[in-house]
Amino acid sequence: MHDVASERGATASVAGAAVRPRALARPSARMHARPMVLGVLNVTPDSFSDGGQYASLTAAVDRGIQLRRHGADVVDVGGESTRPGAERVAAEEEQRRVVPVIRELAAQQITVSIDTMNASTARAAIDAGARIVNDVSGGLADPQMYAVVASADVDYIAMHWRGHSRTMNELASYSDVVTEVRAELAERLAAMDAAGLDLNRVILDPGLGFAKTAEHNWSLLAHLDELAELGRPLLVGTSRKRFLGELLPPEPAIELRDAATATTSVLAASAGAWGVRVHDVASTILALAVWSAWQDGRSG
Ligand code: PMM
Repeated sequence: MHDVASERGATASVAGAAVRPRALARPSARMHARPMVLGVLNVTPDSFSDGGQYASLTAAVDRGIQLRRHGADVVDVGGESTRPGAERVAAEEEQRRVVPVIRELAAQQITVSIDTMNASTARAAIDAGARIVNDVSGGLADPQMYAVVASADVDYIAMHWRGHSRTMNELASYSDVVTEVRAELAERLAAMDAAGLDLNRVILDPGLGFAKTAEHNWSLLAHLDELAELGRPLLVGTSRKRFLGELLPPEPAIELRDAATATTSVLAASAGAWGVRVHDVASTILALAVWSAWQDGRSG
């Protein structure tokens, strides 16, 4: 059974500099293992930074192949925008957007994750060849999600989430964001366990920007070690998000956002993250190659 969650130091604690995640099964395995790179493919008319670009099947499949060519380990296909304020999309429409794309990419031996909160979409995506379910709601949006995941041969990314995009900014209230996010993710793990999921195949994600202000995001990034104590690998999704844009000059070029994102990919690697989810795979892969060579004192 393929177990993506175990490929990069699933049980490695990120606390302390001495930690060395287990090597990836890849040609560079002798080198410091870099995190998995999930390339974002939003097949939506209205996503946060790339909405509308890949709305046709051909454009979406070409982009997925390009992400793979740039070095993505996984192409993360989504058909519903989760930007703040976004309205829900019917599951049928979501499936109409993503299923043909997933089928084509899977046929080309590309590892696909489905970015969805809907159990029926997860099911349809798995049938089309997706090997990972990436659920930004961590199972809270659809009571059927855990049953679908438990019955399938897939890994499951469970993100911290408090509510749908329309209301999530009102839910960004914490007395101690790290402690509360950790406790809420622990609750999710307990619910997954009760629902019969294989917790060895679960990856957790702090959910940057989802019911979180910039300050909350930075606090979480500074304390990833506390989230890693939950014993599961961590995925970090900063790509092109507004809190990075706030560090840049007004209306920054997309390249500057990608440079900021690549920097966070390196910092996530140093903190022991299992994976990063990014739009511009090429700049993150380059940054991680530099990180890896720096760690090992050699380039190959
Ligand atoms: N962010 C977005 C969408 N899906 N999935 C995970 N696991 N983590 C994230 O941080 C995440 C996600 C929103 O970003 P986009 O609209 O630019 O894709």
